[in-house]
Amino acid sequence: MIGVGDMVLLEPLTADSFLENLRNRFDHNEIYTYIGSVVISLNPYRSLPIYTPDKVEEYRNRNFYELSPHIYALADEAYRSLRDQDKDQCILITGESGAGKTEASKLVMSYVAAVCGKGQEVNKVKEQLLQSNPVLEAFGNAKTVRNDNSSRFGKYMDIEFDFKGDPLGGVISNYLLEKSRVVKQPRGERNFHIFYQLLSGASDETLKKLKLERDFSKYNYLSLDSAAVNGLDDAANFRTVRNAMQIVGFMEDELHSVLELVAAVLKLGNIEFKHESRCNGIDESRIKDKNDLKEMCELLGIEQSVLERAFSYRTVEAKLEKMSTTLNVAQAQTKARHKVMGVLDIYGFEIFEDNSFEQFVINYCNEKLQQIFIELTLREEQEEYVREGIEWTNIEYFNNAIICDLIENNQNGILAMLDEECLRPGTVTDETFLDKLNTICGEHQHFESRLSKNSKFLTDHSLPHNCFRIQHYAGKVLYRVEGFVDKNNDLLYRDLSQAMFKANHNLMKQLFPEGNPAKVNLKRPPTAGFQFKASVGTLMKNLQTKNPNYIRCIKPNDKKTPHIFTDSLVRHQVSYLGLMENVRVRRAGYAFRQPYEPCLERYKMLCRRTWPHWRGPAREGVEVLMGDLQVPHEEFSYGRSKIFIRNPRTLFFLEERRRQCLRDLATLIQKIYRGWK
Ligand code: AOV
Ligand code: MG
Repeated sequence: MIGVGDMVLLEPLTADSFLENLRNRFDHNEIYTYIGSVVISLNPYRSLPIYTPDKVEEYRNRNFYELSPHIYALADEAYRSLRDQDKDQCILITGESGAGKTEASKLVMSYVAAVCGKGQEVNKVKEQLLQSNPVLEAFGNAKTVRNDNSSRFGKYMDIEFDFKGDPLGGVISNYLLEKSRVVKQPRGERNFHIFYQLLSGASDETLKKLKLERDFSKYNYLSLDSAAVNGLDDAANFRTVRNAMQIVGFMEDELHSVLELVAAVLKLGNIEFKHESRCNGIDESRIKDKNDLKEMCELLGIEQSVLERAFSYRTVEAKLEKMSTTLNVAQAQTKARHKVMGVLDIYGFEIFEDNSFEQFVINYCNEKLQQIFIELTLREEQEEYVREGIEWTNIEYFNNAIICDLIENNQNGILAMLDEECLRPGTVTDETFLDKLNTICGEHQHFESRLSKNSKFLTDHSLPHNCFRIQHYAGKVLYRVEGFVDKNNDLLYRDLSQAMFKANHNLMKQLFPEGNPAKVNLKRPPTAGFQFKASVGTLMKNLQTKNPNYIRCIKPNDKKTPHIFTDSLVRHQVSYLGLMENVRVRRAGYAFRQPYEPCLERYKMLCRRTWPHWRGPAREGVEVLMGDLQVPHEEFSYGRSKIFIRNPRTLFFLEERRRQCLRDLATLIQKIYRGWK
């Protein structure tokens, strides 16, 4: 074993020794390290030979601490406790942009797929679950400055299993796609992968049908300077995505419809407008060159005049809906209760040069996830000791609840204020929103205001124009308010959705149900911020009903390069992720705990007095057992309902004794059997 595999056993424990241990292991290709049952994962930025079928076999059905740390051990533990103990699981993957969350989520899924049930039907479900990844990534991932394959949407996937632990299907929820990227990308970044994949990988014939040219530079929406990405084969990926779409269940004509929409978006981007003043003094926009419009209309089966009218009277923004996909519905409809494993892979915390509404939402989502980690790992753990009557000294940690509150508080949170501004009659601009923020959250608050300043809302005189700054758990971020009001309103003018609904194109129609004139809804749709807050809230509640498994991803350098471990970067992440506190809580406490009954059941064979039946209370049985096995007193404590074991080694010892006992038993049975023959 290189260094210390579980930080709980690190001696002495300091920020330096923690870092040194990570670095030492990273230098020897050991990218995984534990803190108890939490897995720290360092992004190696190169493919390591540690995900082979042999490795899967190695980790299969083994106890968490038996082998060297691996993400497979966590996946195995989660799957087995789902299958054998009927406990719904969730896998929570956190870390900043580029730290390896999406890769980790795929590794967990592929491990579970490899070890769970077999058979034709089951294999089909597994394939569908796995192949949903390339499809979603094509449409929802893009190259950013931080990550060449950055998730621009949050994803939560519930994988459902039957009572035997065979997969039945999955439900995927997507959270707020960064749709502004379709129209505009920051310098050095790309649009969503699918555009480049289609132009590079489709056959000449397909492109012709879609009225497209292969050349990226023909399209305004595809930035020129960064079209090719090192190590990304867009053409090959197009074939992968096509194939994946077929496996997931798209029929050939549906697939083509999707590509038609992609092509239409590219055409849309090329339509340019010019202003024309009319005699009544009203400015009107007119389309400059109508060829792209014509082709777009042909692709979508829309009458050109209809679309032209819709375009000319309003401005346009492309709209993509939040969607939820159910795979394999037929099977998922069985009556029995399903066991569920949820895998959460969101967009990581990000700080760009220019941060807008999207980053605000992404970072808020990361705050919520950090909050759930604190709630469940740090706070819960401490509270459990108190509940169980076990001696405990409090450990200080930074609780980011104050930042969540700054953003989501119903009365004076930033999102609430943004909504208030968006709904207020009169002239509303990004600036009026900022003024309001500064008045309520900042120092310039009214004297009579009852609200106190939130220390995480930073105001000082160095703030650039039109910006506000938040001290997030992972660092300070400067947000520019430009676009906040529009993006939050997220309004699509009705004449435009009605034009789209008139399209002789099924898929397009489905995307704009609100364009159906028979279903005109005059009610204002909820704002983007409101919807996001609500769906994140529901997600957090859902996660709290499941048994959490944590993967904490760390980015070793910001060059997207292997073999480089930048101390200052890693140190910063270790600090804001609260990993040291995590170890301290774990150490001050106990690595394992188990209610008395199952503990006695599992180990009673190790002691004559408890085997085969113990007649008294389970707790007394466990006491007899521990005494007989001569486990040192300082190694465990008796709580009200559980035994707490301080050190993983004690558990190893018990497990090893149990295995030995089972082996002896098997040999004995064999002997008896042979004797009979
Ligand atoms: P992210 O999901 O955390 O960022 P990814 O999972 O996309 O980050 O990882 C970024 C890149 O790092 C991948 O494309 C791989 O090249 C590499 N990588 C990550 N994990 C591994 C691994 N275990 N083995 C080999 N290479 C790896 V973001 O989605 O941006 O927050 O929004
Ligand atoms: Mg990702």
